[in-house]
Amino acid sequence: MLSGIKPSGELTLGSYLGAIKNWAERADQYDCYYFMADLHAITVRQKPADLRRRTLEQLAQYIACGLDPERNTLFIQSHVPQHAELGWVVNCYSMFGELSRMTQFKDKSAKNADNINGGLFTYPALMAADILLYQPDYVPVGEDQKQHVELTRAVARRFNGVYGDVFKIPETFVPKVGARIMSLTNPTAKMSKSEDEDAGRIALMDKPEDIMRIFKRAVTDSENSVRFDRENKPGISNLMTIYSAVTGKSYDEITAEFDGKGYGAFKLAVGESVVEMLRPIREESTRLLTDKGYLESVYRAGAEKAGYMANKTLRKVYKKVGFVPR
Ligand code: ATP
Ligand code: LTN
Repeated sequence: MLSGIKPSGELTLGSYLGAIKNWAERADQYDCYYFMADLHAITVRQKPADLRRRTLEQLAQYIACGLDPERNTLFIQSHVPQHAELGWVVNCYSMFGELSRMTQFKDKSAKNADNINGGLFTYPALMAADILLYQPDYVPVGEDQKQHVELTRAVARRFNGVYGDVFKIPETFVPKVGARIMSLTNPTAKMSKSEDEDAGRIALMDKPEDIMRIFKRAVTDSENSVRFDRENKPGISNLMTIYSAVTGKSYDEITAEFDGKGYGAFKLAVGESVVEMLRPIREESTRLLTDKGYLESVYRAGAEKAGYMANKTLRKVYKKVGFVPR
């Protein structure tokens, strides 16, 4: 299994329920590679000091979310140069038309109209390289990244069609509940770590009182009945998704639990469930961040192991396309 997240903001409840929770739950079954996608982060302008700090915070949070570095390879994308190298090759097998159709590119171009750079456009080619280097069976991501994994599959098939079986064709692994957590203030938009205004987003490191305040203010509707209807009741449906993903209860069970109780009680219960889920993660991340030496030993060992795997695939690719071996 392989996945990554760009350190472009604080990890949110969306990143956790859509992706990281799935990673941590499967560490026993798979050989797992997870990284901080710093190369991807600079497709949008970043303050250098913030990027550096967030990359390390993200590593601490991965570990605190249950990714034991002894059983998962955790690394920083820019420490493994094969990502950029294969990224170039994949670029040459990705079509202008297919890159133009990517929803994330269209969204980010609209939101960063003064910086529609080449990297933003070819972002999915680098992401495909990230994935294909490790020959994974599964790529655990949220709903919004499915399109990029589809593109990865298409490019890998195209490449294999020309050169033989070089790449394994990976499958997307999206959670049944929680693949798309919406903003709490604007429940028709995705909760996002870099774009959502503060009031709609829960960060993994938020304090309990802040989490409760945000949930109490979550946008709902005027019907006062807790039932799932994404179209007509996006706010309540989003809260139900969060509650279901955190507690494992089905939508029917949640409707029954809050029958006649009103939205106030429901919001409180969702908030409290999230507070309790995040508490150990926040405490452990805070502790880990005081031990920079340990974090450094983790990302160094991770880069070494990842580099070994990545290099094997890259050499094969270079040979196939006809580069003279060094
Ligand atoms: P940015 O705002 O910088 O674009 P983001 O908040 O959209 O970032 P990503 O780094 O793009 O987050 O995503 C990290 C992982 O978490 C991806 O696998 C993504 O699919 C998943 N994810 C992000 N936001 C959500 C969400 N709201 N619901 C479910 N999954 C999510
Ligand atoms: N594009 C992803 C981050 C990402 C990724 C990857 C995810 C970069 N490389 C490889 C899975 C596999 C995002 O925006 N969340």
